[in-house]
Amino acid sequence: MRINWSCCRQLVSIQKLLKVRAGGLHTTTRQLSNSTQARNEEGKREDSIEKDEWTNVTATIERLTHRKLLSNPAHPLSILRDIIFSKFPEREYTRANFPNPRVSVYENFDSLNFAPDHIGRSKTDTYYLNKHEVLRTHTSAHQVESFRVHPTPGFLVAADVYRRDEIDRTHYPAFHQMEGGRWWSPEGMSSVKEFVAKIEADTAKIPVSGIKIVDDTLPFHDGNPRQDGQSPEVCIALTNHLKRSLERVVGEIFENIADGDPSATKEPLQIRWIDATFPFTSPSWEMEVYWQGDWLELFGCGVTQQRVFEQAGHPERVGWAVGLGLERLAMVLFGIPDIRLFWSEDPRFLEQFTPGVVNAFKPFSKYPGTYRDVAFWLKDGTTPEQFHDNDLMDIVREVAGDLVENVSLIDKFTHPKTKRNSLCYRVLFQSMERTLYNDEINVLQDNIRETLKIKFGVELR
Ligand code: FA5
Ligand code: MG
Repeated sequence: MRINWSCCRQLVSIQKLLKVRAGGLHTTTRQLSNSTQARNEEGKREDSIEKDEWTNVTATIERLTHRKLLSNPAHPLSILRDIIFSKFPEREYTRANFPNPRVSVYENFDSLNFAPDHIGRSKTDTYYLNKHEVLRTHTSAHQVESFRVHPTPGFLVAADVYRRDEIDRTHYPAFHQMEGGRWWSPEGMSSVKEFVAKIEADTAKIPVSGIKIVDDTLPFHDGNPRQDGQSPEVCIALTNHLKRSLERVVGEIFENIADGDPSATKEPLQIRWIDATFPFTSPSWEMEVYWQGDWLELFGCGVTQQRVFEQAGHPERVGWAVGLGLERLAMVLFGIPDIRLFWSEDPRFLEQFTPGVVNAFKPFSKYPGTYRDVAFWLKDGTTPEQFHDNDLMDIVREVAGDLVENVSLIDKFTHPKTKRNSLCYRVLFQSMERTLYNDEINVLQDNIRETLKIKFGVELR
């Protein structure tokens, strides 16, 4: 059993979530009424919102849902979105807009083939409004609708997504994804060969990337299988179209870096494909880039599961889909060192960027960080596994917001006699914008400790 602290949760104004502003939209964006949005406009949903034991959206996260970073064309995330969109012909890929991050559990999980016990569905990973609705954890929540309604064979969506995730330089509980999909229909084709030739002809139209991308993956194998009922030729043709489309985007974006940041040209970037697994694609892959000493995952993609096309009412179609983290790519492209900066309201950040232009980010002076440890005994009978890191992450965010750069578990032990369990987390307080005073850090630290005590009944050490 997980500890249930919903009874003492801070009150969240969920009503506000319903009034998400559409914002100034990308000019070529087709305003799609995602089904939840349509329902909101009818005003029906608003009445029917009920908090229940699943509700875990915090006030901090609720505030982020109103920021609408992508509606500012001079924000680096919008600049990147527009660059990526420009690599996909408009007559082939509809630009769809889903301003409301509130989606049904069906849209976020069931329609995409997530098993009932998939870890992604758990309250420790996902922000629930109630049992039936979540803040979308990925833009894939709009795949089924996008595959269903658009007149073009392709679509693109860029939007804010939310996850109860760890805190560090490349992870944030709110971030942005771009979803893309492309389908073909065998209708009117006389043979598989003719169908494959059609897909290959579309692939041949895509410019080949000049950048080196290592690909040691196989088209499909037992660990990353082709779908039953899909011929090997079709699967391979779809994969080639998918990989060439995405290599082109990444290739042209990384060629762009050189203009923005001369230091980035000294060492060629290492980029690679690896196998992956998603419930809604098979086979599946991810692309990674070697950045600042680590492999950074840029996107996931794969051949769309037929179940998704069935849900979309077009069982005969085949195709591919991709979901890309905009922050990750923007960090590499603009040389932005910390994911929190995207949420900065500091003019020294925002005024550095111009629509349509990729320029290197100029760091403002670095302010020193301060570590503080938070150590506590768990309530009797609670194992460390029953206390989830993300529970502490949410408390830290509620109390200290963006003044925390990193939280990590540094110690865990069981008392040999009493068998009580102790955990110790190290919190790095650091502002992007100013020096923090010891006194204010102490207040934040005390507040985090007190909240932990109230919500989880821990004994502070
Ligand atoms: C997905 O979200 C899938 N929906 C992607 C997909 C779409 C696969 C279509 C197949 C077909 P994943 O959880 O790996 O996959 O996230 C995709 C990308 O989002 C990651 O590669 C990463 O770039 C970014 N991302 C994930 N978590 C975070 C986070 N906490 N902060 C910032 N970026 C993140
Ligand atoms: Mg991933």
